[in-house]
Amino acid sequence: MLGKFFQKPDPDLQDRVPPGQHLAKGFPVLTYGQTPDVTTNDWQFKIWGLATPKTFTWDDIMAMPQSEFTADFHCVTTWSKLDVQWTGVKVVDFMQQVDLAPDAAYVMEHCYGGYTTNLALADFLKEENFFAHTLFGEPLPPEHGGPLRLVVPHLYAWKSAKWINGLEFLSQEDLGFWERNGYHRRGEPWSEERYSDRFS
Ligand SMILES: Nc1nc2c(c(=O)[nH]1)N[C@H]1C(S)=C(S)[C@@H](COP(=O)(O)O)O[C@H]1N2
Ligand SMILES: [Mo]
Repeated sequence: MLGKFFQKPDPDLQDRVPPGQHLAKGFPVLTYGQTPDVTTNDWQFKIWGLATPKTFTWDDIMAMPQSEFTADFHCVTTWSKLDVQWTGVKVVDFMQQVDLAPDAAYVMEHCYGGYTTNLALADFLKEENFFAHTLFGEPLPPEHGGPLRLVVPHLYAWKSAKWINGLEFLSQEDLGFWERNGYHRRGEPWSEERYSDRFS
């Protein structure tokens, strides 16, 4: 059964697979609930909390500098996918247009469909993080978060919010959907930050 869904990594890829993870075949879809129906026409992305409130349209995102990214993807349910190719906007480029308050230290990602997930500002502002609208050269499929998702390669993929539509900046840490339901507040895969110690 295992062999049908996972492949054993070859030795030079092994050092890119975090402990307890296996390479997935294909690109599995992991969604809690339904895939929301989101079109780019009425799409909006809002900034609120400890930042000057702002609303971006799809055209605003497309007018930002566009970059290509290759990143490994690690789901806490133990599958990983290496070398996923994306196109989109770097978080650091996007944030050029956001005016943060000095006491902003955390961010909550909000999504169409109601999913949330939290990050420390330092984890959010990493150079390698990006908003993706293209996957392997094709428009990001709805089930993988199209039209736009966040990708945070250095943390487990539940932090990579699909259908993202807002950022709420906070001075204190708040917990998102999975973090309230037992997942770790940070989720770093190399140290296997899978579950919250609040539940053990
Ligand atoms: N909005 C939203 N984003 C989400 C999820 C979700 O259920 N809803 N699942 C997360 C989890 S647990 C994982 S592993 C990845 C899966 O991304 P994929 O379906 O593109 O593989 O999306 C994350 N982002
Ligand atoms: Mo996941």
